[in-house]
Amino acid sequence: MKYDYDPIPLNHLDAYGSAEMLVRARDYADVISQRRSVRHFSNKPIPREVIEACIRAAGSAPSGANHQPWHFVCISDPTIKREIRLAAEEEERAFYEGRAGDQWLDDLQGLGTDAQKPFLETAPWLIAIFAERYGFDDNGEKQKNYYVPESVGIATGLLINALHNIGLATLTHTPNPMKFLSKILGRPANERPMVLLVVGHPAPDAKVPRAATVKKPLDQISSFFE
Ligand code: IYR
Repeated sequence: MKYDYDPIPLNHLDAYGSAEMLVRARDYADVISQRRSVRHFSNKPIPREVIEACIRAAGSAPSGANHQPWHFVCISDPTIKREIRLAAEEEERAFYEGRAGDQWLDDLQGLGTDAQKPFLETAPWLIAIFAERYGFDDNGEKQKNYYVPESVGIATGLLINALHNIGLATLTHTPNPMKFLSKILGRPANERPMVLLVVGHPAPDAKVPRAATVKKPLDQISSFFE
């Protein structure tokens, strides 16, 4: 799609004073800091409309030239979930049995992961996120996309936020390689699978690895020039 420049008024949320800004910023940091990558899911269903609203949030992300180079395939069908689990576990077995190498396996030790991925069937929704390496214009001509991994990464971040905001748990799962997703889900050659997001309520007895809760302090992840 091509548009001429046609500026419209910014429809911005109310501005806050510094004091309220600080309270809200800290409150939000507390809320989002409670997010965990969860691997133990309840099978409790989640209505499709809820997932659709969260995808709408994700689709509002900024992207290179506003090309929105993403596609979200949402799966609750048990047969397809099973097919994905079997294909993912096959790749993961090869990974854990040698492909990863010692260093990578050592780096994963604190997470307690292995080749078994039962959550791919237990969780009510899987969202396979695809990046459009290139797109097509209205005439079917190949169209260049820009900053694709960055754009899809931001959209995925918004999606994780939207889901956390309504009390759902996610896992940013990246079986490696992920090409099997394109095949199972019938996605076209211009799309590359980026993430398989697992979505649901956490199991009542869900546990998370302590190692993953340790986050770098502010002075290690930021610097300021004032
Ligand atoms: N894909 C494997 C291994 C794995 C890799 C990374 I990098 C992680 O942060 C976590 C796991 C698996 O899901 O088990």
